[in-house]
Amino acid sequence: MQQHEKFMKRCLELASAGLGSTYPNPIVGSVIVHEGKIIGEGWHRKAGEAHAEVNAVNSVKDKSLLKKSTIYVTLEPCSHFGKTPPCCDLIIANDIPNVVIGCVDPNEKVAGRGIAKLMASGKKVTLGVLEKECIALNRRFFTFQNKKRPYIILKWAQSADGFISPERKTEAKPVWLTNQYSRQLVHKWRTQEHAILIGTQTAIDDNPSLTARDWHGQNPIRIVIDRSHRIPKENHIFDSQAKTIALSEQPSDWAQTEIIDFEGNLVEEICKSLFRNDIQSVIVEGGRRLLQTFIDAGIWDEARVFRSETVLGNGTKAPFFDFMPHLKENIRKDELLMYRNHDQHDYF
Ligand code: AOF
Ligand code: ZN
Repeated sequence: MQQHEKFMKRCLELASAGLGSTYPNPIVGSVIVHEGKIIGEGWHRKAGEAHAEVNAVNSVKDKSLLKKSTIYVTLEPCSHFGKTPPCCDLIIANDIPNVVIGCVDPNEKVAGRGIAKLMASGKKVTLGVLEKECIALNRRFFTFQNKKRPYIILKWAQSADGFISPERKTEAKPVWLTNQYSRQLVHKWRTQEHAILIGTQTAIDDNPSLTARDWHGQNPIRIVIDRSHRIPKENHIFDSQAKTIALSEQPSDWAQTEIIDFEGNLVEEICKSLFRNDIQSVIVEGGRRLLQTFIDAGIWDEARVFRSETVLGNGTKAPFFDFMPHLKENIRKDELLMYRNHDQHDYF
C-alpha cells in the first residue's frame, strides 16, 4: 500500500501542473510503474488535448514493458468519447494489467463506467489510493459536477482596523492595503481559477483590469454584474485583454451578456448563470456588498483575507462572518488568513 501511495503522490504532483489551464476539464496526473520504477509520466495539460494516461503511455520508451506494468491515475480513466477517445480503451489496447485509481470520476458520462469496463476486460483495479487528496485536488471540478455550481473563492484585503477601503474622495489616489508580493500572489491565484467576479460599483470606482499580468498563465474569464449597463463601455473590464461576461437585465452591444433575474436570489442567479457557461470556479474580488451577499447566503467555499498593518480610521467596513469559519492556514504571521467553509463541502 505504501508503494501505491508513493506513486499516487507523484501523480498528484504531476496533475497540479495543469491547474488553471484545463478548464472545464479536471486536472489529472498519471505514472506508469514497472518493477518498482517509474517508466512513464504524464498529466492533462489543456481541454481538448491528450488526457493524462495518453501522455504517460506516450512517454514510455520501451512499450513492451507495458504488459508487465501498473498505471496509476488520480481520476478514474474515462470511458466515453469526448474531445478525445476513452482512456480505458488505451489501457486495454496496451495490455497494462494493473490499474490504480485515486477517485471515481463524478462526471455523469463516466461515473464508474471506466472502472467497470477495465474490470470486465480482466484488469486488476485498485480504487481509492489517496482518495481524499485526489478529490481535494479537483475540488473545483467535484463542486461543479456534484453541486451544479462553480467552486467559489472570496478574496479581500482589510486594514488593521477592519476597513476594506478608505472613504471615497474624488481625485484621491487608491490606497493599497497589500504589498507587491501579495498582489503578485493574487495574480497567481487568478491564473488558477476559471473566472473572476466583481460588482458594478467596483468596476466603476476602481476600473480594474482583472488580468493576471504579474504571473505566467491564463487570464480568468471576467464576470461583472452590470444590471442596467451603468459601467462605462470604455472601462478596462470590457477591453480585449480577456473574455468578459456581463450579468445584466438586458443585452448590450459591447459585451457578451447573460440575462439573470435580479428579483431572485442574487447568489443563486449568479451560480446558475456560471453553471450554464460551464464555469468551474470563480474568485470573487469585491466589492464589499457582493462579498457579504455570498457570505450571508452561505454559498462559498474558501475565503482568503489579507490583513494589513495600515490603519485607515474610517471607510467601508470589511465583510464579516456571522460565524467563524474554519481557519485552514495562517500564512506570514496573520498577514493572510485562509478560511474554508465546512458547511458547504467536505473536500478537506
Ligand atoms: C481521464 N484522464 O486526464 C482527464 C479526464 O472532452 P474530453 O475527451 O477531454 O473529456 C473530458 C472529461 O474526461 C472530463 O469531464 C472528465 O470526466 C474526464 N477527464 N479523464 O481519464 C484525464 N482530464
Ligand atoms: Zn481519459
